[in-house]
Amino acid sequence: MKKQILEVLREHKDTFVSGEDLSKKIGVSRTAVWKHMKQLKEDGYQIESVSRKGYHLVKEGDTLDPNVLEVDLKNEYIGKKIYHFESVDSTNNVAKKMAHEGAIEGTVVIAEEQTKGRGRLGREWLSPKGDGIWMSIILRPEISPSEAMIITQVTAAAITLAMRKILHEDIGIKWPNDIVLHKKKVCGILTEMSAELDSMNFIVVGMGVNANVDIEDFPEEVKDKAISMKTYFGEAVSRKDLTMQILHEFEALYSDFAKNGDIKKTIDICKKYSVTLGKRVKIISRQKEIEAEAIDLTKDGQLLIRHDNGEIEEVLSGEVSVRGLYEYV
Ligand code: BTX
Repeated sequence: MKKQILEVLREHKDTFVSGEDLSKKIGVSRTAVWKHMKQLKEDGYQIESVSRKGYHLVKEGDTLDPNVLEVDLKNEYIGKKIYHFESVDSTNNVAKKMAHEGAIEGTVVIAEEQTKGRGRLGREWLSPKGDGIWMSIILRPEISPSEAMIITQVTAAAITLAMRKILHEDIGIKWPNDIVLHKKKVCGILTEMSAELDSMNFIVVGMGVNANVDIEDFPEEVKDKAISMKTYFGEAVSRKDLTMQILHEFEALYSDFAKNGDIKKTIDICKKYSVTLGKRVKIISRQKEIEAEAIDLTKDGQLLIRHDNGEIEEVLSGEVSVRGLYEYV
């Protein structure tokens, strides 16, 4: 209903629509129209209401409400079905449960807050209420489990393109799963899968974007390496526009890979915007820490490093953390 009211208001964006016309068009009582108008205002929509004239949409809200996103997003299948929650433990957990219950490919789960947001290797992802984009996508590609980590690169490339389109800023990819702004972490990606030995059930890719998060409220140890777009630019970005742009870029790159087997564009973007390549890095795995030079990405998005003795090694993203030697990137 909110969705229909919004559509009518947008069709009449230069004039007023009376409550009576709205109730006739949509087939509900005027009280119901009034109630939904109130909700839209609570969602941040600026709606002028003048007696005997009706309602006029002055400014769009910045809501991640599926009623709005599903209408505005011009995608074929990624985000055709969006679920939005006020608070969940982790959107990846919710999405995995939905996937087990048969949710279709492209289903998106968004939450205003995560109480147990997860990073890689058991780490925590802080996801405070209302200011970030905490979102997971369910995918059902026909690929082998060993190829699943490419999805992290597809996602990193999509988010980087989306952020750069909206902010025209220096946003880069720290291999394998961080997006950085001004050398600090503005977004993290967590790809998880359910698979048999040689066949894939589904993949859930989660992304946490510090859009308008107040980093000052983070604990000291995270504050040093984290950043939000709002902290950097001094003003809030539209979470709605950014979410739609991310889903849009994601559909294009993911379809290339999953439908056409073509990953080149993704890898080219990951190389072009990499903040890791060409640097001396520390590779931290469970067994050891080594320092080497990050020289290239393979065609599957894994990292190639050159050891000091000249030997070249391929590093698999699932197992390691990468640090710059002198700073976080
Ligand atoms: P990661 O393991 O690369 O990064 C986790 C580390 O990042 C933490 O140990 C902490 O130091 C730091 N950190 C924690 N919270 C933040 C934050 N908000 N901003 C910047 N740095 C932070 C990165 O893992 C993958 C994160 C994926 C998050 C998404 S949100 C939607 C989905 N649901 C879910 O539970 N996880 C994913």
